Amino acid sequence: HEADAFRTDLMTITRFVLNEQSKHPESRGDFSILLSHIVLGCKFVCAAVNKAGLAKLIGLAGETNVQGEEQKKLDVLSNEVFVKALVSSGRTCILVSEEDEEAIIVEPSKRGKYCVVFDPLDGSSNIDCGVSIGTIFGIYMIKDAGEARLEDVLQPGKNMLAAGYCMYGSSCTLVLSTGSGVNGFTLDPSLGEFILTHPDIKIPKKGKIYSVNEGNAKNWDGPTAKFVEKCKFPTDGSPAKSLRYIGSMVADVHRTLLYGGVFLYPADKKSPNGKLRVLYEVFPMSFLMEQAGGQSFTGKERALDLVPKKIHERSPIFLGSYDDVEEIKALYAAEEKA
Ligand code: P6P
Repeated sequence: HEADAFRTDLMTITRFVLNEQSKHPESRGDFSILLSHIVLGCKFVCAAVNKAGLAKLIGLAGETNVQGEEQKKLDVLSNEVFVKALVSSGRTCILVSEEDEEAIIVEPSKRGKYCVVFDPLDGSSNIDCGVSIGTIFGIYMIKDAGEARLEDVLQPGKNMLAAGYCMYGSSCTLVLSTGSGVNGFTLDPSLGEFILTHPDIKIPKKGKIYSVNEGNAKNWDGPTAKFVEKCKFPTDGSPAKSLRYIGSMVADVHRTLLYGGVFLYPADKKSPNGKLRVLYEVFPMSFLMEQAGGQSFTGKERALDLVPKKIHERSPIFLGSYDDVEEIKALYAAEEKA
């Protein structure tokens, strides 16, 4: 029957990445091997997040569960999974995780040529109420083989070879760019495979949604306040925009990517560098936005031009539809001149 015929041209993420790799005949498949280990990590975390509610995996570290085992908080567990998966790939040499204060230098026998920066479970404060959370990652090539030095990860985001996120929500969706566009894959649990469901994602040039924590309004600077005011009370006769703010970056960015609009985490008097981390939140999401035809701005410069000095550095961020971010850039430029 037509209706239930299996789509036989299943494009899995593994096949997709191998196709990408075939465009680089010189590559020895290291990148595909690295990505397959990241995908493995995402599958594991997806399973853990989905059974969290049942197996009481949530809750604070140190509690014991019904079997009297030491409970690991989901973000601690996710971090261990990704570190182990990345090290065992034999393709990484430095890892930066939101969960680890210091960068992880991979032991020489297991070293490869890539650096991976990641937040294993971003938005984890939302787990207990069932809001979508996610893993965010970015991949750099080390500068010179053999050595594993901190400056290999203190590179501007424009040097990233790939970036992506995996969102754990009603379905498990992995959105990835390896530098030639953005593609989305959805986990089919019956196959245990990520299937291409969102080929060549392009963000609408202009959006009708703004996404910001309005609770910080009293601390905003002039240009941010003016932009939000324009969203609510347009002066050009256009309809007011909708506010959508989930408070989980992966979910807010995923909606922005698919529906258009702009996501803002501005600087404010409380946190002059904003809240979001440069290496494993701002850079990967900015990389994806540019690859999808959008853009990303820090209030001072193109986000991907930023050169981080510390691995957990923060930056303000305005990302999303090209025209919407242009408006914000114009407001900041006008303030510069004033
Ligand atoms: P606020 C979640 O804790 C997070 O790191 C991001 O996922 C999210 O975008 C942001 O913080 C929300 O921050 O201050 O609005 O609660």
